[in-house]
This record gives sequence, C-alpha cells and structure tokens, in this order.
Amino acid sequence: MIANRGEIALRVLRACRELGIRTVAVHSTADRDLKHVRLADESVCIGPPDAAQSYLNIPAVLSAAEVTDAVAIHPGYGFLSENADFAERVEQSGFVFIGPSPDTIRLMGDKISAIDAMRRAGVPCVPGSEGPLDEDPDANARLARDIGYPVIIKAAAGGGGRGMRVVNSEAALANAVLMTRAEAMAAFGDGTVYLEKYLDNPRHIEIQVLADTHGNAVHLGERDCSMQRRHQKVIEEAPAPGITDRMRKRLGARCATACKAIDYRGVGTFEFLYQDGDFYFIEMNTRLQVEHPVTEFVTGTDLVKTQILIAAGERLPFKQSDITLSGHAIECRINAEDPVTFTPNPGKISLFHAPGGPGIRLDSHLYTGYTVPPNYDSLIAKLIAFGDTRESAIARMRIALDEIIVEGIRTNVPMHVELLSDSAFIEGGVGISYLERKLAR
Ligand code: MV4
Repeated sequence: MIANRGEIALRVLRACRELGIRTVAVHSTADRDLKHVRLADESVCIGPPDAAQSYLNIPAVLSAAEVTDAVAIHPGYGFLSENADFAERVEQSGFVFIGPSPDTIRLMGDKISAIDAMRRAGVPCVPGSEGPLDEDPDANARLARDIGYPVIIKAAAGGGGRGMRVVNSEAALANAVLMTRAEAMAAFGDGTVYLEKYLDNPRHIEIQVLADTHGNAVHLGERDCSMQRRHQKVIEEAPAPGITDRMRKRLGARCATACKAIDYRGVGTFEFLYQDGDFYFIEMNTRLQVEHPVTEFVTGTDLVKTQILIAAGERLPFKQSDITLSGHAIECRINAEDPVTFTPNPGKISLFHAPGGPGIRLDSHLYTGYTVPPNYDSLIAKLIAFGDTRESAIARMRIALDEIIVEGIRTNVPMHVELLSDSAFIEGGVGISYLERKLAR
C-alpha cells in the first residue's frame, strides 16, 4: 500500500510492479485522477482534500490497509514518512512499515539525540552544546564564548529549517535562546534547544545509505543539494563537485559504520554542511528522499526496489566494494509555481509533453488534461539528466528543459533554464546562500 501521492506514489508503484507486488493506492477526494491511482491494482479514498484529514490521517490510512488486506506500507516522503507514532501503529496493526524502526525514527526526529548518536558513532559534527541548552544564561554565554560567535540556536524538535536563530554577539544570546525556546514550544510542543557554531554559506552535501536487517550497511556516495531557496531544494546533483574519492570513501565509511552502530534499517540520508574542506553532520533523514534518482543514476541501483526488499527481510544485494560511481546526474525540481514570484500555480494541464533521449529520466505523474490540485506541494515533475561528465549532464539537461512542454499552468522551468547557464552553477560548488543572493540581484 502506497501511503502517498503524486510522482513518488507513481515511482513506488513502478518498483512494486517490477517486483511483481500487487499495489493499493490511497488517495484524497482531490486525487481520484492521479496516474498511480489508475494504475494500481486497488484504490481506496481515505478522505477530503485537506491532507490532515487524508494523507496525514493515521486511522484512515490504517483502515485502508486493513480493508485491502495490505502486507506492507510505503510512506514515500513527507506526510507520515518520518512519523514514529505512525510507524509504530503500522507495526502494531500487523503490517510492515517500509522504513526504519519507530525507535530509530524517534531517535533521529530529536536532533539532539541524533547528533549524540552520530558523534558517538564517529560521525563528524558541528562544534556545539553537545546536548540541550541550560536555563542558566551565564552557562550559555560561557559555552557560546568558547565556541565563538556567530552561533546558531536550534530546536531539538525542529529540522529542515524550522526553529533556528543565528546569534552574532553575547548581547543577543539570552534573548535569542528565550525566543527560540518559545517558538519551539509553540510549534512542536517541546522547547528544548541546542547550540552550534554557525557556518556561514557552507554547502549542503548528504550521504545516501542502505542497511539491511542482517547487519550489513553501505553508502552510495553523496549528493550536493546546495541550490535551494527557503529550505526548498531546487537542483540536486551527484557526485558533489570537487569532492574527492578519498573524502567520499572516508565520510561514507563513517556513515555506514554509524548505521551498524544504531541498527539502522532501510534507506537513509546523513545531512552534512561542508565548509573549508570539512564535513559537519547536522541531521539524518529516515525516509526515501525526493532527490534519490541522482544517486540511482550514478550508482546504477534502484533505491525503492532495494528498500522494499530490505523490508521483506532480504539481504543487501551488494557489498560496499560492488558500488562504484560512474558519470554525473543532475535533478531539476519542476514546480507548479510562478517562475518569478514563486507563488503556487495549480490548475489544468492543457498540454504535456515529456522530454526524452539518452540519459534523460522524468519522474512525473503529469498527463495532458490532469488538474494539479491546490492542496499539496507544488512539485509536479523531477527532470533528471545523466552524462559521462558533469558538462554532458548539463548539456542534456538544457536540451530536456527546452523540450519539455507544460501548458495551462505556470512552472519554474524558466528559472531552471536560467540556472543551467549560470556561470557559478556551471563552475560547480555554490553555497546554500547562492540562489537567494542571485534572486535578490
Ligand atoms: C546550520 C547552518 C549553519 N550553521 N547549522 C537549515 C536546515 C537544517 N537542516 C539546518 N540548517 C542549517 N543549519 C549551522 N551550525 C545553516 C543551515 C541552513 C541550511 C542548511 C542546509 C540547506 C539549506 C540551508 C539554508 C539555510 C540555513
């Protein structure tokens, strides 16, 4: 049973069909016409368009699994994919959750316990409080002084850019701690905060891992996700420009070792900030990620098929030494939004044509006549280009962006066309602030 929608639901459905697994699609009343709903063996309507009452409604999702006699539930990304309580109730109801254990999801959901587990396992972390901040402002001031300004205050229950505040001086520290605490309490019901050295314009590089239930874990290299706006990734690529084989091997091995240390299961991503030649762990994602196709291209693996096989108790079909990187892959996230103002632009697709050719993959649920509903994320397609070299991947991406036709709604394709000829992007290795600064210009 696929507990998700859109392109990722279709991606999971295709993996199931390849494995000969029968599928159940669940959908809201706004999503009856989704492509994967039509292709699934069975489908169940689980509620109204509002995600809180459908895709996030745990009893509705579990009931759909029960009435269709489902065996396993794939949560995709977003929605319930990193909800430990959901994973727990899936297992208690006798279904297989395609992902790590509820305990692991909980461990990584609390950013303080995640960092603590990773530090103990030998993963390099950002210098910081190594635990929750004190109530005592003097103790916090001493700590920040030792670490050196600027520092960043983060909510333990936050992540993905929610609940953080940069502090430039001791004068601003105590108030910033109180404010971040209050916001975290209001947003997550947990006011626990921690402190890290603030890195100015680092790159966002993440390591993909896979672990089975027999004690085997491997890494599949890294992705560079630095091209982002307001914590929404725009372009991702693998491998990361300028990262040497030696750096990749060393960091990847530490991540794989950490997976074994915490008994990790399934696919996972270690998020790092990279600055001045060093990597600093910030968070771990316990789900399949939007940008997984770039890793699939450069490693020749199928992450979705593999995660399903792992959930079925199978052993990893490869050892670390079997995984070699070859070529370069770039993904452009195509959104139903105004290319200049970024406001969502849902509506009916009057004409759709997919690009193609060597090294081009389009993960999308779009078809001519489909109406993009206003209720969900604006991601409508992921265009992925592969080539022997980064230059060749960029060249193929440019051609594909020129070929793709999405009429009837506005999309951010013009922004991607612009970025693919941006000299700093072409050079490679831009920082996380690059796109916002460029857009401001
Ligand atoms: C940071 C940072 C600088 N220094 N931590 C934002 C999302 C969350 N995953 C962590 N984030 C950051 N943590 C330290 N010590 C800058 C960011 C950050 C960021 C990180 C990755 C990708 C995009 C980002 C955009 C703004 C800030």
